[in-house]
Amino acid sequence: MTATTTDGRVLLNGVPGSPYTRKMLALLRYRRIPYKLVLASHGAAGLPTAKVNLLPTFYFPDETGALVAVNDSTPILRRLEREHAGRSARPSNPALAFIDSLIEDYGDEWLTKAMFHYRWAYKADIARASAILPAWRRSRMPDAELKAAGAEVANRQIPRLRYVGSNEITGPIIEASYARFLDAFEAHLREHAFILGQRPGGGDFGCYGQLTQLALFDPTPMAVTEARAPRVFAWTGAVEDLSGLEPTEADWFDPAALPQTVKAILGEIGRVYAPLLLANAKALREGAEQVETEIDGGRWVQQPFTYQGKCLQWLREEYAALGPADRKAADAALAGSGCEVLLQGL
Ligand SMILES: N[C@@H](CCC(=O)N[C@@H](CS)C(=O)NCC(=O)O)C(=O)O
Repeated sequence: MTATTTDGRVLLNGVPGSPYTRKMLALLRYRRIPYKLVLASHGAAGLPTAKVNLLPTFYFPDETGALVAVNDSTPILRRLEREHAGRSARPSNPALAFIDSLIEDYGDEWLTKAMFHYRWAYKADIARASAILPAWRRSRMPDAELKAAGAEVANRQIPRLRYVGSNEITGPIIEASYARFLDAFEAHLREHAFILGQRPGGGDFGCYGQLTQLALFDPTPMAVTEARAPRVFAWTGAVEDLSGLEPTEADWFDPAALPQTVKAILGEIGRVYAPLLLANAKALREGAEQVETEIDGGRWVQQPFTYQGKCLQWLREEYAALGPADRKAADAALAGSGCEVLLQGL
């Protein structure tokens, strides 16, 4: 069974304000996979609902042809790789593919902290999100109702800041990390088109999804991005539609000779995301109520996150499946980045 419905298209439901929806739309366009987006606002009438109602939701036919709602962009990206040949968003070299997974995970799971933090911690950002987010889903209502819907969204999302670990202590850590990421990515884009070469990988799409909001929607991080990183700002606009790019195999970097600017990006991942993944895994193992650790010299407290426990496990499985030469190449790429701790003891 393939992921395409009877009309030959991949069917998904999402909204422009959802970073993971944008990640997958850009991926589908780049890969030239025919798709059909049901804007959440158009109602997903007749479509099944997923166990956890997250955006985007994909609808894949089962053996009988009945549509099943599926979430989670990372495994869906891999499934689309298996079912659609060509214009791959995954490096063919297994060591580089592993590095790509790590970057994708960082985009999805760490950069999203910056996205969520800026959107719901600053007045101007709360105001914009409250005014626009509900209008994407249900704009055909009187102004007063739309305004009330905006307040409702804010009231639901602001208390959720604690899930991403944004609070008074960690806010500055998240913001400093976003600024360093921008500087590192800007330096990289001075010479290269994408993170792992002249063609995009899952890591690009993961970071892109969050940047659609950070660079192009929420006013506070948008101003930061524009001031610090004009290339990143422009890149985000361009990655939306890479359907005209003609990638070749030679466009991937050699994992044994990664540019220093990639190492700098990996260094940022090792500085903030690696310690979080380890501390989260420990908290889950011990059944602790809180993840408590130090990130970038500051105290980090957040609720344990089962999903990120799985992310670490997937990364470890991919690493463990590497042959000896690829493992050596991956180790060399990560040497000194701080990410090595994720793989110790494997
Ligand atoms: N790991 C998931 C994350 C998806 C996700 O968290 N989606 C957010 C919006 S971008 C969501 O639907 N949140 C629930 C809500 O806002 O009610 C993926 O990669 O698809």
